Amino acid sequence: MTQQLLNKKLDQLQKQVDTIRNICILAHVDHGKTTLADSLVAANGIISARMAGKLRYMDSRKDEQERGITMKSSAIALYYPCQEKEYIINLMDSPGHVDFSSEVCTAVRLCDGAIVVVDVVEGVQPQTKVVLQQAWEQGIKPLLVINKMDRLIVEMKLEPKDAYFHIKQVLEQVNAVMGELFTTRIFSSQENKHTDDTQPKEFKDGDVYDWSSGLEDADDSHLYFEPALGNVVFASAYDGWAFSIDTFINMYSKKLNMSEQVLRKTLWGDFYILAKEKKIMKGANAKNKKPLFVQLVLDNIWSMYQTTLVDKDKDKLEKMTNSLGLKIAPRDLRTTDFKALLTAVMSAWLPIADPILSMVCTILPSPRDIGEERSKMLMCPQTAKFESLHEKTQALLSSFVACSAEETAPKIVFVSKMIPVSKSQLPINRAKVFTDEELRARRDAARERHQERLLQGPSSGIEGAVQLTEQQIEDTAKEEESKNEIEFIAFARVFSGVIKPGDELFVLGPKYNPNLSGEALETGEFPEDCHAAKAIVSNVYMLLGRDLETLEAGFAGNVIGISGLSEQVLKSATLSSSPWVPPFVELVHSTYPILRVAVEPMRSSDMRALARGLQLLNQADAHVEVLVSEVGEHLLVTAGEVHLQRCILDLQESYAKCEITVSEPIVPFRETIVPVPETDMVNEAIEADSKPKDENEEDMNDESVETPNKQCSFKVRALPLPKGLTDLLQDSHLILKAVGEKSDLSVKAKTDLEEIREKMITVLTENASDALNLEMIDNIISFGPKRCGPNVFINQVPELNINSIWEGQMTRGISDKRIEYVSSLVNGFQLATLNGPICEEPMMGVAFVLEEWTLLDEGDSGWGPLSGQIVSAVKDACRKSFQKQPQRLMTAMYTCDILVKAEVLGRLYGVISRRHGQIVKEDLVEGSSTFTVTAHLPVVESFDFSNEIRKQTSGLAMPQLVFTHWEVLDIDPFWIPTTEEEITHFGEKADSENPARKYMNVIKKRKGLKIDEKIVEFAEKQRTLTKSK
Ligand SMILES: Nc1nc2c(ncn2[C@@H]2O[C@H](COP(=O)(O)OP(=O)(O)OP(=O)(O)O)[C@@H](O)[C@H]2O)c(=O)[nH]1
Ligand SMILES: [Mg+2]
Repeated sequence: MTQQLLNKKLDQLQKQVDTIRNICILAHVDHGKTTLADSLVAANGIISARMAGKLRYMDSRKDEQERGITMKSSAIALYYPCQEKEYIINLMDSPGHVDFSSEVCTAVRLCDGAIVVVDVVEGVQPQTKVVLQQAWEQGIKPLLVINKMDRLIVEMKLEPKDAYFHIKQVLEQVNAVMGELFTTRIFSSQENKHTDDTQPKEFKDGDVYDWSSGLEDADDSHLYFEPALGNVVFASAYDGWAFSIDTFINMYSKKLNMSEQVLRKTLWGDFYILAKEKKIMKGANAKNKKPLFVQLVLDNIWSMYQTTLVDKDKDKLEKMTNSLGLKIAPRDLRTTDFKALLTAVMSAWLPIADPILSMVCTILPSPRDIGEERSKMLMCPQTAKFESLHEKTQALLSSFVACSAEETAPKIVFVSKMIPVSKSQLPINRAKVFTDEELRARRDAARERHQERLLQGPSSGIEGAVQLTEQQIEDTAKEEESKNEIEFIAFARVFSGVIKPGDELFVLGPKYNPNLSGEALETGEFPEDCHAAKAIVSNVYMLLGRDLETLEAGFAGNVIGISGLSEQVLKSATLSSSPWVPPFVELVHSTYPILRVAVEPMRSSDMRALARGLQLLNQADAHVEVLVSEVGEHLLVTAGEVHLQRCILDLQESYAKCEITVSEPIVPFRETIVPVPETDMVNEAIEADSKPKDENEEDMNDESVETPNKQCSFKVRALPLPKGLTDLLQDSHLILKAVGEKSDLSVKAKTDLEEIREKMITVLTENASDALNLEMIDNIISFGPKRCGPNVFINQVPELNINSIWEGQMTRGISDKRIEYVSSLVNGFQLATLNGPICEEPMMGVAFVLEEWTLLDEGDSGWGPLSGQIVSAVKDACRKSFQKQPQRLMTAMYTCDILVKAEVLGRLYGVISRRHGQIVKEDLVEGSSTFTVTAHLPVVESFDFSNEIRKQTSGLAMPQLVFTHWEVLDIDPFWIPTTEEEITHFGEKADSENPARKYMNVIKKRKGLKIDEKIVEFAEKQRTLTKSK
C-alpha cells in the first residue's frame, strides 16, 4: 500500500471506535521499546523491513539517535487487518530513562492498553515496576513482551532447557509485581470501605481492576501474564522475530493431530510428550523430561541460530527453510553476512508484528470499553467522591462511557502535552506532491510569465534578474522566518464527540471547578480566576511518527494532534463543548524535579530571546520548572542530568536560539536539629560536665525575644521531630497544602486532616520522645514553611486559646488581645522555617514550641505597626532557639540501581564511596554473573556520576538516579575539634573533614552571605604541607 492510500485508509478507520486501539510501549530503559516499535512500523511499510530495529524511527531527535535513548513519547497510527476486521492502532513509544518518566505519564493517560517490554536477561528492573504500577493506576490493560530472547542464545549461551527455566523465572518476577499491585488495591479498597459504604460494587469479567471485598473472594486470575492466556509474546526485536503460544499451536496442532485446546493448555508448563503414543503427560520436571515448550519451540529456534551463526551451514539452512515452507529472497541467501541472513530467515518464519499486533487487537480494549470505573477515575480525583460533583457533571459520565463519535455528542478532549513542531514540518508548509494536471498548469503559468518578461524587455540591473517588489521581499523573509518558528501541537485524545477545525471549545485548566463556574460559563461569562478560556481549533492532525497528516475531523476514541491552542494551553488541559466537564484528574508524576541551574545568555542582548525560549521550553516539557529567583536569575529545574542536558540543547537550538551559559547545578539542602549526641567525633562519650553547662538546664533551651517597642515578648523552644513524624508530614504534603490554601474546610478535608492527626499520634506513641508529648499534637497551630512543610508550630502558652490546625483557622471569640496577632505569630514561624539560620535553606523536622507570650497594653512608640514587629520577633526567636540545639544539614539523596558484571563491582564501590554514597543492597542476578546494586548517593555529589561509572566500568554499568529522600548529614557544620582526641585526630580546624561545613560555605557563597572564615589564617601550615609532600 502506498503511503497516501494508507493514510486514506487510516482516515476512514478512525471513525469506527470499535476497531481503534490506543496503546503505549512501556519498559525500563534500554529494554528495546523503540526497536520493537520499529518492527511494528515496518509492518506498515513506513520504513523498510531491512532497516527495522536499526533506524529507531520513533527517536526523531538528533540527540536521541546519538545517545540511543528515547527522551520523549511520540505516537504513530498503524493499520492492521486482523480476523477479517481492519484496525487502526495508535502506537506510542515512551522513554525508559527515569529523567523522562513524566513523558511516560503523558502517554499512559491517552491509552487503553500497554505493551510492557522486559529484557529477558535483565528481568524486572526498577522502571519496569514503575511502569506496571502506572498502567495499573490509570486502569489500562497491559500485555507482556519478553524481549531480547536472542541474548539467551548468543550471549548467555544457555541450553534451551535452562533458557526455559530462566524465562519462567522472569515471568514469575513480573507476575509478582502484578500480585503486589493487586493486593495493595484490595487492601486499600477495603480500607475505603470503612469510610465509604456507598461505593457501588462492580466487577466486570476481564477487567483489570477490581473492587470486590476481600482477598479470598477476589478473582485475580485474569490479572497475571500467562502464555496460555495469549497475553505474553516472546521476541527478539533486534533480530525481527516474535511468537506467542498461538503461533506454535497453529503450526503443531495439525502436525501432531492434537486439538488446539489441549496444546494451548500444555505448551507452556510442566508437560512433556510421549513421542510414540503422541500423548501429552504432566510432570516433565519430576521425570527429567524435556518440557513441551523446549521440545517444540525453543529447540527449533536454537537450532536455527546454531545453523546460521555458528555452523554457518547454508545447505542445512536451506533444507530447514524449505521444510518450513519459507520463501527467502535469493539475495539474502547469497549474502556472507550471516547475521543478516539469520534476520531474514527468522523474520520470514516468525514475523514479529503478527503475534504482537494481533494480541493488541484481540485482547486489549477499544476506547469504547472504557467503562464507568475508569471514566470516574478520570473525572474525579481519588480524594473526592464522584457523588460530590455537580449533577450536570455527573450526567456527562454516560458520554464518556458511550465514546460516541456522533456530531451531537458533547465534545470532550484531554490534552496531555504540547508537542513543539517546527512550522516547516506542518503539512501545509511541506513540499507538496503535485498531480500531473497541477504540474501542467504550473508549467503553463511559468511559460506565460517568461513570455511577459520578454515582452517587457530587459529591466534595469542584471539581465534576467527579476526585480522583487518590497512586499515580495518582506514576504519571503517572513516565510523563511516562520519555517524556523515553532508551533505547538496538542497531543490529545478525543473522549467523546467530533473535533473539527473551526470548533470553538472551552479550555479548562486543572484548577477549573464546574461547581463554581459552570453556570456563569454557560451564559457566556468568564468570571475572574475561573481557570477557563475559549479557543478555536485551527487544525486537526493524525500523528504519524515524524509526520503529521491533516484530518478533516478527529473522532471520539482517537489520539490526535490539535493546533491553535498554544495561547490557551500551557502543558495540559481539558477541552470541551460543555462547561460542566470537570478538568481531568491531574497527572501524578513519579519523579520530582530536583536539579536546578541558573541560565543566562552569553551575550546580554539575547536576554529577551532567552526569556521567551524558557517560556517555550516550559510549555513543551511537562516536567520542567522555570523560575526567576529573588535576585532576578532565570532558574531551570529539571529531573536529572540527562534531562538538563536535553533542555539546554533545546534552548540553544530551538527555543532561544542563542548561546547560553549554565551555572553549576544548585542542589537544595534542608536544615534541621537533632537530639543531643552521646558521643563526640572520635566516638568518645561526651561527659556531662564537658557539655556546655547551660544545656543541662531546661530553661536555657528557651529563647526569649522582645519586639523592638518592648510591648510583646515570646519564649520559644526548638525540638527535633522524630523521623517518623517528619516522613509522615512529607508524605501528607499535598493534603496539607490543599488544606492550607482554604480558610473553611470541606468535610472531606476535615476527614483527611483527622487521619493525619491520628497517624501522628500513632507515630509518636511508637517513637516515644521525651520532649514531645501527645498533648502537643493537639496544640499544633501551623505547619511550615508555606503552611504545608514538615515543621510544626505548637502553642503551649497557658491560658492562650488559639484554635489548633485541626479545628480550622478561625479563632475563638475570646477577649484576649493576643488573638488579633495570631496571624503575625504564624507568619513569623513560616518565615523562620523557610530560611533556616545555617545557610538560609528551608528547615525540616523541627517543632517550635511557643511557651510564653506576653502582650502589654502599650509599648515604646516609633517602631511601626506591632504586627510587623511580631513577625520579625517570632522569626528571630525561632531561629535563635534552633541555634541552641545541635544543628545539622540534610542532603537530598538519590537512590540508584545499577546493574554490573561481577568483575567491575570493586571499581563501582570505589566510585560510590568516593562520592560519599552508601551501598544499601547487593543481589546476584540468578544464573548470571551480574549484580544489581542499590546505593544511596547525595545529589550534590552526583554530577557526572553516570559518566564516571560508565568510564570506570567500561560501559558495563548503567546507573539510573532517582531522588528519593532527605538524609541528615551527621556532623555539625560549625563543629571544630575541641577535645584532645579530636584535635589529634582531625587537626585544629578540620575543615577538609567537615563536609557539612564545606556544603554550607558553598551555599553561603552562592547566596552572597557572610562566611566567617579567615581565608589565609593557615597559610603557614599550608606551606609546610606542600614542603613535606
Ligand atoms: N540483542 C538484542 N538487542 C536488542 C534487542 N532489542 C533491542 N536491542 C538493543 O537494545 C538497545 C536499546 O534498544 P532501544 O530500542 O533503544 O531501547 P528503548 O527501550 O527504546 O530505550 P529507551 O527508549 O532509552 O528507554 C539497542 O542497542 C538495541 O539494539 C533484541 O531483541 N536483542
Ligand atoms: Mg526508546
